[in-house]
This record gives sequence, C-alpha cells and structure tokens, in this order.
Amino acid sequence: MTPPSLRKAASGPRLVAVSNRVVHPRSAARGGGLAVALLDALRQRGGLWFGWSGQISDHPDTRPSVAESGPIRLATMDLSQAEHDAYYNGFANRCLWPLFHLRLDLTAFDPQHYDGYMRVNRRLAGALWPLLDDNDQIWIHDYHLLPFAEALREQRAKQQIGFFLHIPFPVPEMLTALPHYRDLMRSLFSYDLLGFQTEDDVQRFRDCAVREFGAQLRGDTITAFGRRLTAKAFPIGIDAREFAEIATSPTAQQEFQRVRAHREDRTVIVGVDRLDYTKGIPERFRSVECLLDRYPDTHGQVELLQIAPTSRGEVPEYMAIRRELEQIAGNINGRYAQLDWEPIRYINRPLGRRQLAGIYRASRIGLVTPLRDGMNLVAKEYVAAQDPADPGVLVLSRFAGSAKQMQSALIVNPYDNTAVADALQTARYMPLEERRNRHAELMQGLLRNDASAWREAFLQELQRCSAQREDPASPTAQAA
Ligand code: GDG
Repeated sequence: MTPPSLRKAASGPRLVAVSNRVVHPRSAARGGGLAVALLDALRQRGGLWFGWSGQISDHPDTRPSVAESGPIRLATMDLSQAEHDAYYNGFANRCLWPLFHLRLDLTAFDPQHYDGYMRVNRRLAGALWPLLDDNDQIWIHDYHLLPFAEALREQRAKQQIGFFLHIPFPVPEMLTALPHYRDLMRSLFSYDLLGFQTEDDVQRFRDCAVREFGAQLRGDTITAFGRRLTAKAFPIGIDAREFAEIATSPTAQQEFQRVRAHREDRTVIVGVDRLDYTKGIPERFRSVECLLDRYPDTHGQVELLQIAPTSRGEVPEYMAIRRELEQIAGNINGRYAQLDWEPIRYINRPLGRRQLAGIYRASRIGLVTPLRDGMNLVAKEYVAAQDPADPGVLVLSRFAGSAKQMQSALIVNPYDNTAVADALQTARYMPLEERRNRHAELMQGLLRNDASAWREAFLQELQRCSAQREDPASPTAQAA
C-alpha cells in the first residue's frame, strides 16, 4: 500500500468521496443518479471513493478491499446480511427514505434497524479512518450516512468534512416523528458544510434547527450543539454536453430509429425512473388514461413508453408498487388497446445509458412527474438529449427539485390527472418555434449548472468554511 505521505495530491487536497454504494466505473451507467454524478466528479479530479461493495458476506473483512481505476482509487467493504437488512433495507430505505419524501404512512420505525444503521456507520467510518490523510477533503453522500462525520470525529478526525443530501429535507413536523431525530440532527453538526438540492430544503433544515434546538443563524451559518456549520443549496447538474453527444452516438441513433420506425406519426411520451413510489408512476399512468378519456384524437396516436427497472426489490413497499403498476397498465391497455397499438408500454428492466439517450431523443414528450424528488436527473437528461432543431417538450412535476431551475418546462401538479393530461395535449401541439425557445432556455441552464459546476461550488465552499473554522480570528470560527 502507498504510504499516506505519497498519496497527497500535487495540487490541492485529495478528494475522498463516501457513499453507500461504490459502483465500478465500468458499470456505473446502471447505477442511480448519485453514482453517475459522483463518478463525473472523481474522473475529473481523481481521489478515493469509499463505501459498500454491493456484496453480502458471512464474515465481512474489517479492512477495505482497494482497487484502482484510472485516477480513482476504490475502497470497498462488504456487509453481513444482518447489517444489510437493518442499515440498508431497514433504517435507510424503510424509514429515512419514505419519511424524507413525506410518506409517513410508509415509514417503519424499528429500534433494531436504527441500532444497525448506527453500527454500520461506525464500522465503515472506522475502516476509512486509516486510509485518510490529514489534508483530505472528505465528501459524504446521502441519507444512508447521516452520522458518518460524527463517527469519524469520534476517531479524532480533524479534516474538512462536507455532506450532500440528494433527497429532500423534510418539514420539521415530519422529521420530529422520528424517535431518533435529535441524535441525527446533532450528528449533522459534525459536518463543516451541509449541501442541499434546493433553497427550500435549506430553509426546512434551518427551521428545524431553530425550532427544535434553538439554533443561532448568521448568514449561511448555523450554530447548535456547540458547533457551527454552513448550510447551502447546491442543485446537482449533469454533464449536459457529454449527454448531448451520447444522444447522437451510433447506439443511440439505432435506438432512435427503433422507436421512430413503427411510430413515425405517433407521439411517444417517455418516462424513465427507478421503480419507486416517490416517482409518481401510477399517477402518471392515470394521467395518460385521463388524456385518452378527454382527447379521442390520441387513440392509436399516443403511447407512453415507461422504463422502470426494479430497485430495492427486497423492500415490501417496492414489491407492492411493482404489482400495482402491472395492474394499472393492464387495465388501461385492456380498455384502449387496438390490434396494432397499446397506449402503455412498460419495460421493467434496465437499459444501457446510450440506448436511453436515443429513446429520450426519439420521444416527443418527456414526462417526469415525481410526487417528491430531491432533484431528478431524468428531466435534465431528457432535455440534453434533444435535437435543438426539433426538440421534444418536457412536462415536469412542480415537486421535483429540478422544477426550480427548469421553469421553461410545462410545470404540472402530478396529483392532478386532468392538468397533466391537458399539459400533454398542449405539448403534442406545441409549435416548433415555442419548442425551440423553451429547449434553448432549458439547455442554457443545464450547461451553466452542469455536474462540474456543482462539484466545484460544493468543494470550494467546503474549503472556504473549513479555513474559517481554523482561523481563530474569524467570526465564524468554531464555538467549541
Ligand atoms: C437520487 C435522488 C437526485 C434510470 N433507469 C435507468 C437508468 N436510470 C438513471 C437515469 C438517471 C438516474 O438513473 C436516476 O436519477 P434521478 O435523479 O432521476 O433519481 P434517483 O435515483 O432517485 O436519485 C434524486 C439524484 O439522487 C442525484 O442527486 O436527482 O432526486 O432521488 O441518471 O438515467 N440508467 C440506465 N438504465 C436505466 O434503465 N442506464
């Protein structure tokens, strides 16, 4: 193993990214939004990526396995079945995920899951600790790892540590329903910087810190539990230029032809989501049903192509949504299908990233209607994949974080089937000039706030607030 002193980056501190799952760069295209965004960051800057290997083992090693992939060093840990059940399937995905997405009805509170979650965070932090250099810039990701910095600080870590929450931050009334909310909020104050997707998320975090813990606010800094941190919005972006190129690659073009070949005169509406109850897919199917009910000229002419690969398939709520979708699609198709046409085509397996780009480009409408979503990268990918000379129209939920930045889309309330149906009909008949104008505005925003702008903004801010922490003359130096 390379001695720590040789691992220091030539310019600036080394980036250490920590996320629940480390995905090998070769297969990252199949990972979720987080994997795609993180890899972009590490490819450009190099550094260490630490987290779960994705493997379950009877006797997990106490030390990480280390592998190199170009400028990226991957350090991974296996989990035991019991750890995986409690930490990942249990507390992260049956408690925090639904709670943070305002689904208290689906939130399972189980003290054993919480204990397992805390134990895994401590074990992973203990395994990362020997791999760290003093100057590292540590960037922890997402709700699986809320207490990770606290666990590192227990090991006496002094490094700058930032955290980015990819999902929404809940309203205080929701968060406080969690029996352990006090401990989790306190643990967040071990970070130097907290990054959120939108200003609204920052505001909800501040509200909670003030109302529940009497936090003091000063600009972007918040003091509570004897510690001070900075909380700001860093809306995540995609590499829009690269995605636009992918959309004209030979594989994408082939896929484009396949979609258009049988449907030259039809409007293909595309939906792409991990199969998750937050993505509003049943409501989306209902909106398409409403479109068919309200506008008979859509019969034989409009098709929803829904790609929704299974995710978190061991969690009961995810099994239920899968069954529900099959049933709704079956009912709608049964009602409306003709010999050579079905209104809903539903694909329940993952496709390649290039294939996806071709499908986006071939689809006249991108329908992105989550009930609640931190950002939603599919909305951004859909826009980036369009032909600027003849672009499709994005119909986007007001409850996606991306709606804040993408106001030139047709913004809808995903619960209002009639309004979504009307927006789809508007999109179908939108004149070319309006489509071009809206697309140009959206694309400008994507290029301005792309993945590298997101990364640089976060890491520069982390550097800045850590420097302030160390400067005793600074008004924002740590209280304790
Ligand atoms: C979390 C937050 C936030 C989907 N199906 C396939 C496939 N995908 C890719 C998409 C996109 C990604 O997965 C999904 O990203 P989202 O942003 O839409 O959603 P989450 O996975 O829930 O991500 C979210 C994000 O983190 C980043 O901060 O935006 O709000 O929930 O890239 O293209 N990719 C391939 N085949 C598929 O079938 N290759």
